Amino acid sequence: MSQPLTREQHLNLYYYMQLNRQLEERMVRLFRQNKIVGGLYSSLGQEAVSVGTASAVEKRDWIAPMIRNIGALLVKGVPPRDIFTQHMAKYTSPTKGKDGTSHFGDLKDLHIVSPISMLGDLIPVMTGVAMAGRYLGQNIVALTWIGDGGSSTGAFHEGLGLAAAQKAPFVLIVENNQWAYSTPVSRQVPVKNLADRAVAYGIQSSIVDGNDVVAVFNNTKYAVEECRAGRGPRLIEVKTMRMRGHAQHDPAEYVPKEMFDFWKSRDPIVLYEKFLTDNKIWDAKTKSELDAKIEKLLDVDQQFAEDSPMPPPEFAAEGVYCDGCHDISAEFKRPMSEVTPPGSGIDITYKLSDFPAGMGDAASVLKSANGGHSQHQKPQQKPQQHADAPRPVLHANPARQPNTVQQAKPAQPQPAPRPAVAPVPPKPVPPIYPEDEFVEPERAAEPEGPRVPFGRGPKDKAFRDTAEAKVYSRVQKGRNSAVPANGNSKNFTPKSPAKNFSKSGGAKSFGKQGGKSQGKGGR
Ligand SMILES: Cc1ncc(C[n+]2csc(CCOP(=O)(O)OP(=O)(O)O)c2C)c(N)n1
Repeated sequence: MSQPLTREQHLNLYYYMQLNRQLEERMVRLFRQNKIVGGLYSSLGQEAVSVGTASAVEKRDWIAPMIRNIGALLVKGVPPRDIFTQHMAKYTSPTKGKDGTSHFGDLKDLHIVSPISMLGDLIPVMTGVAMAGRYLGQNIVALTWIGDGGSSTGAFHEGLGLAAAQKAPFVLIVENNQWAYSTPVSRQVPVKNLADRAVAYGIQSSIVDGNDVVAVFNNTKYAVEECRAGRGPRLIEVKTMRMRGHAQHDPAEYVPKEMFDFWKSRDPIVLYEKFLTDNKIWDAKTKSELDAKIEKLLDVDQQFAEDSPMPPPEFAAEGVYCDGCHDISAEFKRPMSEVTPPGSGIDITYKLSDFPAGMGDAASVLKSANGGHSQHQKPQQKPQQHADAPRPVLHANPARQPNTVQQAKPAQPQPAPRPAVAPVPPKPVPPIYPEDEFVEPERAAEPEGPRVPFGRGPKDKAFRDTAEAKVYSRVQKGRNSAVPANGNSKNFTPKSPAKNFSKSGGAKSFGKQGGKSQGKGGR
């Protein structure tokens, strides 16, 4: 059961959500003044997710934010000035101006792993962080976020599978904000709830209203505690809405207006202000004090960023590779002797209980063979295992058990063979989308004749000398008036259909000359 939040915790949730929003609003203005160097992504409407989740981890825990988790950076202790300077690529930024968005972390103090742009890759990375923490005896939890779109990457599944198999103390927040760029969730995931995916990994999951910061906090807190107690990992799906386009360049015209209207009426900060007022946790004075504190901090930090210099040109070549600037050493919080031989030795003899799935009644077979005890219940009777000694092979099907085991089994009446049943065909699954929603794009006719292998062309001597090239040359002669009558296989126009590797025909030309040499004929 989660503890009720203190007044201070409640006010902190408001403070960081509002700081998150006001900071991003300022960055939108800076972007429009051309002062932001890289892309600018918005977490408008998702502040409760970043702030609620990050508030639930401790200082020792590790987070890895994504593009819409600036709120989490703030909660973890990153000052707004770092976020301003970073987006403005100033020399005073954490990356000294080498990055224009939020690719920075703090491995030393704040325990923040930098975002990785390849969606999903933070999941195996943070699983590794969680496992390393356990190995070192740090009792930490690792947490990261992934969007609905990112939850369809291979890295998501590989990483989560590893975390589950290793029981890593790892919390994954699946931030379902309804859109992955312009793709709605229903068009890329055939399940109603993204949390359902956890079942496939045998891990626990939950679904939370992502616009209710207290619910997000409580849910994450519980997941973090479960992980710390060794019962992780856990997946939390937070349902929310991306209230702007993918980034500043995207007006999000593909989002139905009613959808924006619906979620606007569920703005997480407005909802939380009402909650604080209704529950008498604050009054108008407290709110205006917090708002003034936020404004003052942002004024100072924005000014600092605007006044900061850009990096000197010669710095471009510095700091690209680590030249011994990092002192990398593991921080052991448990005796080294526990993780080094002989302390680290484990018994690698597998027991029946290690094979819970698919064993059928092999367990009871073995139990009766051992006089009513399963092998692992009678360790004193277990023979010493030698590397070269044959081990008993267990089969899920008792009929395939080795003779020794079978003979010990009391005779069982054999069940009568089942009458043959005609196989029932699976019911057809209704299409997720009505077929008429899809309009097949018009396709140009496939080019006849053999294709020129990618990367090879008429100028490639090795290709010219092949039989394929000769056939190709004949096909061209007979079909394409752009090929000179002399049939010289050197003469290919950019219109040559064989250069078009895309199925849809003439649109894409992969040839080196591309469209540039249109009309120039063979050169
Ligand atoms: C592996 C990979 N594929 C594609 C991209 C390009 N990309 C960047 S953001 C994005 C959309 C992500 O959508 P979602 O995961 O739902 O997160 P959201 O932007 O909604 O927060 C895509 C396709 C990428 N960065 N990495």
